[in-house]
Amino acid sequence: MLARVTILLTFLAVALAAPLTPDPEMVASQRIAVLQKQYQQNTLHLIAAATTGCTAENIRRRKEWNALTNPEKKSFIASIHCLNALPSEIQRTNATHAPGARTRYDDFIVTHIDQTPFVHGSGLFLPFHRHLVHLFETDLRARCGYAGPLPYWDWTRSWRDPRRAQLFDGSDTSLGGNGRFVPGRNATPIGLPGGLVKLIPPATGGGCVTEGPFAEGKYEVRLGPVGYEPKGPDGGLGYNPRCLTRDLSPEFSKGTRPSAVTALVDGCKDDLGCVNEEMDMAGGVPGGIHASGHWQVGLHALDVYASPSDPVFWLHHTQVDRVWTIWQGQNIEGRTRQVWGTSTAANIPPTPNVTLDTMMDLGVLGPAKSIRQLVSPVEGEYCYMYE
Ligand SMILES: [Cu+2]
Repeated sequence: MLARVTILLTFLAVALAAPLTPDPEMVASQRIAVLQKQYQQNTLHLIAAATTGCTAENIRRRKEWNALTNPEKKSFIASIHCLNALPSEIQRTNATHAPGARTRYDDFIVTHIDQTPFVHGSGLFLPFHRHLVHLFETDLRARCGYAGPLPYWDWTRSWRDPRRAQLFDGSDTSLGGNGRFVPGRNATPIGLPGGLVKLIPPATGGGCVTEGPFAEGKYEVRLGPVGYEPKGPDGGLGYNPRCLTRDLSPEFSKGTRPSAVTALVDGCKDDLGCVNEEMDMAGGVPGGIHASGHWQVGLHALDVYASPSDPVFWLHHTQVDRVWTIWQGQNIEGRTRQVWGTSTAANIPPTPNVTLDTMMDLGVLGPAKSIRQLVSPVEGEYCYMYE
């Protein structure tokens, strides 16, 4: 009798406890919301006391893609097409350097290709990409009339399967769908900073994007590949017109699960080296939230050099900047003016440690900038926050 009661009680306890065991990723998502609130409060306090001209009234608020209205989404998409139709500055001033560049959008890709050996896996990674995104936003507004918020792709919301993200649903308010499924493909070996090679196995797509605003026939990629074989003509800077391809991967998207973000923001304390490590490495092997964002999209997005070919690059890197910004925002005083690392990828060839005065080149996109000018999202040229 006692045994039966014990069994019954045990059964009841398990049945009751099971649904109450919190899903660790749900817990991490809630934690991210708390960290974001904290960062927002700290930022608003900071600018309330500052005299930089950046105020709670005029600060630009960047939003998650799903928080944009449909007209804002369409306008954002239209302004990317607009940039991809405006003339190239490189073509006008230095055509032999990048004979494949045809448009202003290509100027961004060429600059990214040129700077890749210095701005990945290095102390320039975060500030360089922050500024690249800022210059892109500036162009969307100034040259193409975009007036909405700069969107980011919060990949923690679709980490179980990026095919379920609204961003990739193939509608006219998405960045297009997956690539057409191509069976029997081989893994793609991609070159990473520091001479590492990572094999990317085929996933759920592999061919041209067939639906949405960046489908075959509506959007053309001209530069690259640079980061894997076969390279495009002229080392990937030549004219190589083709469709946008994708290969959405529910394996690599695990690298952008919510707990990977809390591991960085909570786990790294005041250590910027740890932040950079969590971006591109997970437990000492290539991975991390930055790399996993690229790898779960696949193909064009895999190319460390020419990845801005896929417009999702901008939303991914805005999200990468958001994670850095939220980390900074937990202790603005202690974390904003930190530097880490050197100015070459994996320090190959070796370069001195960067300082706040280390400069980075932005090619035809704008004047060179020091790290100091790029570390605070609410000073100098910047006045933005994440919602
Ligand atoms: Cu990059």
